[in-house]
Amino acid sequence: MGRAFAYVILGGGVAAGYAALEFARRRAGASPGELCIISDEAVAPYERPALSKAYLLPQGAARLPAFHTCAGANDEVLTEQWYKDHGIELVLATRVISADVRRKTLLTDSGETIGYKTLIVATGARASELEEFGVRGSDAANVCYLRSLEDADRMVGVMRSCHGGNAVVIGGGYIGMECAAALVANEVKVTMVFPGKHCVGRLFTPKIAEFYEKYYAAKGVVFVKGTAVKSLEVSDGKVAAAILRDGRRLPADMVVVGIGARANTGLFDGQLAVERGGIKVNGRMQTSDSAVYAVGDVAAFPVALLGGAVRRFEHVDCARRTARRAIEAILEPSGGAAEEGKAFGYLPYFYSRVFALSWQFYGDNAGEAVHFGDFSPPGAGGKAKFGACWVSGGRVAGAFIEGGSREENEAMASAVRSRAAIADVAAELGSRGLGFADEE
Ligand code: FAD
Ligand code: NAD
Ligand code: ISD
Repeated sequence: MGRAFAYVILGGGVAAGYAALEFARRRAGASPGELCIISDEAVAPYERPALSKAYLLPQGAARLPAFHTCAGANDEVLTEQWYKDHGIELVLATRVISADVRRKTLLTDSGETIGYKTLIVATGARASELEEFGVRGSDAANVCYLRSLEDADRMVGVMRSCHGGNAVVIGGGYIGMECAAALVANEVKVTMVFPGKHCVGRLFTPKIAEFYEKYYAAKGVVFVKGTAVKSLEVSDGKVAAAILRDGRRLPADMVVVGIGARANTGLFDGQLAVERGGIKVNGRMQTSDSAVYAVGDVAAFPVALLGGAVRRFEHVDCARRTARRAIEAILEPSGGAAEEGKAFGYLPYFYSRVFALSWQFYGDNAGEAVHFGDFSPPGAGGKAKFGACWVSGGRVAGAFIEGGSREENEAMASAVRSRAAIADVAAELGSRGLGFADEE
């Protein structure tokens, strides 16, 4: 047996950083042997969203330490020194290869067994690979995935070597849209390929998607929808073209793959209950083993706003809040918010920023979507402002807003939180000059 800690955070991403901050705040730091973070990444936790945005800028790109957690919540930036100063051990560049929940031990790839009294699983998710869809070529020198800092560095190198060339972006979700915008900014021509009818199919309505697709098209992005890549033509270790199911051949100097993510649950197969592709937890983020908690992308938890329905979110706000929730539940077991089994009072919140655009979404995109605002392309220097409310039983279940001011975003969040009547939201939007759009 190697070292043993009272608390171990397994994974060194967004949730780990926010859990460490919450722990340090509640305990004024940790004593030796109390808390460690084990991460297979070589650096302290950082704000992963920066990788597809500021990290890829052609000029003035963000680099560490500027976006270590918890920069994204306007908190202090937790550098390696911060962990030292707070007595939290960082075990970096170390992969946990097996976990034994009964014995409360983790085995690392360096051969060390690390014991815990309480484990917080924060292993996040990994990018789905083309090979899972029967397409070979992920190992080609110019094929890029984007999940880690290492991936982002690789992508920057490949992108710089393709200036003026062609990129094929496979997938029309969050990664596809954010990377396409970054590629355009770096003067690489983009063709996006995905099987769906429109981009960001998990969230956008066809009308919302149409706005973004037109905006991207005006920047030169070509959309190839309703088909998928059948194979990659590889020569001398590099992809030269993507061959589509419909027979088309897209020449490529580089390929970016963003075809979804899978939660990293494998270490706990057969040991912890699972749901929705993640580790099932209660409202305290506690798994089916009372000494193990799970947070962030890997955790599926009951959401009070959704009547206690179990959901798993792959978004940064959720990682931040579930991490804090778990620490609160662990350190204050009888605390008000940490009632056993109770659903978590979390308001789902996602956002993205691409080009000069910026959207926010709150709640659940269930029910009938009613659109508001002006969906026409903004003129030069102008700002788009539009959105949608998802309505069920006359009440707002979810809201999306592009270009909202802080006050408008907060108004939408509060309408969803209180499940406001759509008539009241219509009046509120009307007072801000945002009328409902005519639905076809
Ligand atoms: P992660 O941040 O992925 O951290 C998991 C950590 O666990 C990693 O350090 C990983 O290496 C480590 N790990 C996994 N398995 C092991 C193991 N066996 N041993 C040791 N370590 C292990 N969300 C938004 O809401 N808005 C955005 O704009 C946005 N942009 C994004 C951009 C990119 C490029 C990506 C990839 C994601 C983005 N997200 C965004 C999603 C958001 O980053 C995630 O929801 C968030 O990072 C989840 O935090 P997490 O701690 O659960 O997982
Ligand atoms: P996603 O699920 O958002 O999108 C996957 C896309 O790939 C969809 O368009 C889907 O139709 C397409 N697809 C699926 N199979 C395909 C195939 N065989 N060929 C071509 N296209 C295929 O996932 P993502 O964009 O890869 O994002 C990965 C993770 O990163 C997710 O967890 C996401 O939430 C997170 N992320 C979030 C943000 C944000 O919230 N702003 C930004 C970047 C990444
Ligand atoms: O681009 C981003 C983003 O979305 C974050 O959460 O950077 C981070 C933080 O804002 C880092 O400062």
